Order: sequence, then C-alpha cells, then structure tokens
Amino acid sequence: MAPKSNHLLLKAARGEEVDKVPVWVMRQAGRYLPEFREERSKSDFFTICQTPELACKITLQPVERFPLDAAIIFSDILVIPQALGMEVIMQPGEGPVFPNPLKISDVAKLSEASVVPDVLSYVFDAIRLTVDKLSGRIPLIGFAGAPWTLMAYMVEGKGSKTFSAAKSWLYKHPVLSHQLLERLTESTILYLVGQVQAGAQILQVFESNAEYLTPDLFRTFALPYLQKICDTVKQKLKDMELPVVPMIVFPKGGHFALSALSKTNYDVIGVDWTIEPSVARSLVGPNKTLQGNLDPCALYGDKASIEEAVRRMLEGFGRSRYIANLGHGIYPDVNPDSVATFVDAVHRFSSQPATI
Ligand code: 1CP
Repeated sequence: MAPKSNHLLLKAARGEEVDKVPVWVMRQAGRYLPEFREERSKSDFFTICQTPELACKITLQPVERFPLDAAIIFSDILVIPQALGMEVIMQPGEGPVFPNPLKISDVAKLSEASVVPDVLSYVFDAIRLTVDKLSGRIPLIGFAGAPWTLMAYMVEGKGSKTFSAAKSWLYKHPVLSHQLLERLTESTILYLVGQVQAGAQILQVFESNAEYLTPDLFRTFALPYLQKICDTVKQKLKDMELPVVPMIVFPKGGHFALSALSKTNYDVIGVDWTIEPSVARSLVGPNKTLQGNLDPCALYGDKASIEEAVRRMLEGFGRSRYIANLGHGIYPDVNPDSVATFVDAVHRFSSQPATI
C-alpha cells in the first residue's frame, strides 16, 4: 500500500494542526520488552540488524503492543563505522565496543563513502519489508548517527563519561578531524537517502554526544556537518523525485545548540529532559517542531505519577508543533506497562480541548 503523508507524526513535523499529540519512544524496540530479549537470546545484535526478517520483526514488536504514532527501523548508529571498515561488537551488559579504536594513521584507511549504500543494503531491505508490513498504518522513521557522535565512538572505542580521547583529536588534529567528519557526512547522506528510497517517511539524526562539546566546538565540528546532511539529503531527494521527508535532529545535552539549529532546515528538534519546554521553545522560535522530553526515569513512577509528568510536559510544550517522546532512550529495566501509560496519557490529555 502507498505510504500515507497525513499521519499524525508527519503532520506535527510539518507544523500542521493535529487533533492529538503524536508520540513515539526512543529505543522503543529494545531490552525492556521480553519479546525483544527472547530474540536477543537467540541471535547476536548485529546479526539481527543484518537479517531483514528479524530487524522487521523487532521493529514491529512495540507497535503491536502500544498505539505508537511511528515505528523506527531496528538498527544502530554504529553500522556506518562498520561499513567504513571498522569492527564493532555488541558486548552484553556493556554496549558497543570497537576492538581496535580509530588511530590517527587509520583515517586514510577507511573505506570511501560510496561503498555505504551497498554494504548497508540489508537496512534498506529491512525498511522495505517493514513498510510493507505496516501497510500505511503509521510512518517508519529512518535514522543515522551524526558525524561527531560517530567519530566520538570510533576514536574512544566505546561509551565514555568524558569522550576525552575523541575530543583531544578536535584540539590536536583539527584538520584530520574535519577529514574524518567529512567522510562520515558523505556516508550519512548516502545512507539516509537510501533509507527514504526504501520507504522511510521521516529521518532522525542522533547527535547524542553533543553534550560533550563546548559551544565553540559544536559550531566548528558538529553544526556544519549537521547542516550539510540536512540540506544535501533534501536536495538529493528532490533531484531524485523522491518525497522530501521531514528531518529531526536530536542534539542530546546541547542546549547551546538549539538557537543555531533553529536556523537550519531541520523540521524537528529533539530535546532532553534537562531543559524546560518553555526555554526550548523560546530558543528555537515558533517555526520548528519540538520533540521530547520526559525524563526516562519518570517511567519508574506509578501510573498516577507518570500521568502527572505527562500532563506537565504537555502543558509546557502545548499541542501544536510538538511530538511527545522521552528525553533519551528508554532504560532496559522499565516495565512495559509504564510505556502503555505514557502513550495513553499523551493521546488522552492532548485530545481534551480544555486542558491544554
Ligand atoms: O527502537 C529504536 O530506537 C531503534 C533501535 C536503535 C537506535 C535508534 C538502537 C538499538 N540503537 C539506536 C541508536 C543509537 N545507538 C544511539 C543514538 C541514540 C542514543 O543516544 O541512545 C547510540 C548512541 C547508539 C550506540 C549504542 N548502541 C549504545 C550506547 C553506548 C554508550 O555507552 O554510549 C548502546 C548501549 C547500543 C546498543 C543497542 N542499540 C540498540 C539496542 C536495542 C541496543 C541494546 C543492545 C543489546 O540488545 O544488547
């Protein structure tokens, strides 16, 4: 069935009026779901990503449980470094690990960006399969990591409290850092265009490591690449006569980035839980849709406290130009019933005209 363009989430992303606020959850397909853990006990993480039937099945798991307004394709941001030739393994309990983090002398050895669509064709296959299974019910979100966020993992080799090894490159080797960021940008552009070609109806770029940068570093090493990704993806889609889909940017922890991002062509800006909705709105102005920002830990509360937190969040953001979500990915030990409460509260409260 042809994908619809009048879905709640797409309308909110484009700034059109909606009769209730759309909601999805970052990492909605993941370890808090017993049916996900069951699949993970049988297969390695990246094997799942590389097997379109499995990636599709897991993408649909949360959508079958909850009345979410979008599905997000099951994959990981680190498939781009893999496609460029780096080894990444998923260590249970620890997360992703690069056995050989990127060294200065390795940058020249990375593959060309042009290999990315071929190497990651399994993601496009998973998207095609999932869009077909969704039959136009809700849109499918495609995604990628932003260049600085990917560079940070590639240099550091794993998650970090400071990302000081990766940041040291920005100060010690700025020219090489720009070369690496440029390669990641080119790769990401091809990857995102391929996802839309396969059927993704909206794209999110995760700048999850924005919070480690200073405003100056963000302006120099993150913003130009985020901007180039948005502008070039949209231009290429236009040239290829594909739908020019809305794009979301999520600069986690990057309050200092919000005003600058509001001047880019991203349609939606994601915010984490450390900022008041009214402050985020005043920083981005009236012409961007905001997405977020419930504290993921709020889902540890009981039903009444989750509902109260949602009510406050909706009061803060209002109902137009807004997509409800958590302020970051859901934690693995959250009770799935709390997600049901969260999604229901967003829909229910935001469709009551008098309350907000
Ligand atoms: O449901 C969905 O959201 C789709 C699947 C998805 C997405 C969008 C996964 C599956 N990962 C991601 C994006 C991603 N991956 C980001 C950006 C979002 C964010 O900030 O959380 C990042 C930073 C990663 C890297 C990554 N992958 C981490 C963080 C590492 C760290 O310490 O900083 C982790 C723990 C993973 C593993 C992962 N990715 C996805 C899942 C379900 C898991 C759990 C792994 C497992 O099952 O063993």
